[in-house]
Amino acid sequence: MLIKTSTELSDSAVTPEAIYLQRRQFLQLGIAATASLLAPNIFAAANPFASATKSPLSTTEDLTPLDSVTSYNNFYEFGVEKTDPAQNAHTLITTPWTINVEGEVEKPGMISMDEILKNYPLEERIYRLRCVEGWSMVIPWLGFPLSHLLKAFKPNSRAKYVQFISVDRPEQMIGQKQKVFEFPYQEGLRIDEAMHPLTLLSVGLYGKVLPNQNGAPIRLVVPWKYGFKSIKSIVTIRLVEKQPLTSWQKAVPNEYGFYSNVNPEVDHPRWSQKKERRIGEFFKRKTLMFNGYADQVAALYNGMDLRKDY
Ligand SMILES: Nc1nc2c(c(=O)[nH]1)N[C@H]1C(S)=C(S)[C@@H](COP(=O)(O)O)O[C@H]1N2
Ligand SMILES: [Mo]
Repeated sequence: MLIKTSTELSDSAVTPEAIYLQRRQFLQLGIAATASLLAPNIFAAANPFASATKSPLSTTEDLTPLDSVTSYNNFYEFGVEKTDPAQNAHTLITTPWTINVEGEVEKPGMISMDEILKNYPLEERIYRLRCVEGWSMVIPWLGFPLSHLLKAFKPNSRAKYVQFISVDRPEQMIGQKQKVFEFPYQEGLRIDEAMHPLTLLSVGLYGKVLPNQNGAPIRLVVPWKYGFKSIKSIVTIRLVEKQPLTSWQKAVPNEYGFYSNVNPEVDHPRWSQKKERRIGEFFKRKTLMFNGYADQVAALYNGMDLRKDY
């Protein structure tokens, strides 16, 4: 293993901030893999999408075909029908793009997509996605853990929750213009959920840049929660002290809670959540607790009443 000398570590004055932060992140990992992680990252700068590494956190289930993943969507900014996003989302301009990270952090600021792709090596993560409506898919995302980005901005001790806000551009988004929902779309996670290794910021799928209808250029993926928590086209990430109100809580408070963990034992007020239809399959399958990620995430909710805090 390559051991860094103290002079190499103290050269932040001549190191671009982005690379410096990234290097520090690797040091924080504090594992023998540091050197091997740094090496492929040199090539990642050229084409981060081609050099994505496979993640052990991926499911081995059959993938949902690309055309289903990109033509059957929920993205109310472009209309409420499943086919609306694929038809209408081309009008969203996704370059240049920046995310503002603000609130309870030591280093608030902006980060551009270019910097994001430079700083955070991509992994392929094949996750199940379970929509609250009762359908599911298996999607090969390209992305990186949200925790990597959050740590670079140094959340302070008051940062108990993370609020996410989608882009607000009615002139580029027909559903926003027609006010089919309360925009901008907003979501939230508790800080430990946000820092969990499964929680991903995705910039691509099926080996390519994220299609607009899937939330380009950058969206959240939280695989153990209902799909609506996985907010698309993010422009603001705000660390906050109090649990933030989400769009769905605001819209229908008696139907949608803050946590919204996939739970076959807690029915939606208007339908059962015991089963789901995997897109492309004929028979319904059983919905799994935490969407099959219980081994990894159940401990986050120790001591909580999942029927009350849904
Ligand atoms: N900004 C925004 N994000 C959103 C939505 C939305 O309408 N607007 N829909 C959510 C819902 S209900 C689901 S199921 C997933 C769908 O993601 P996909 O279209 O990539 O499969 O996106 C979520 N993220
Ligand atoms: Mo959904």
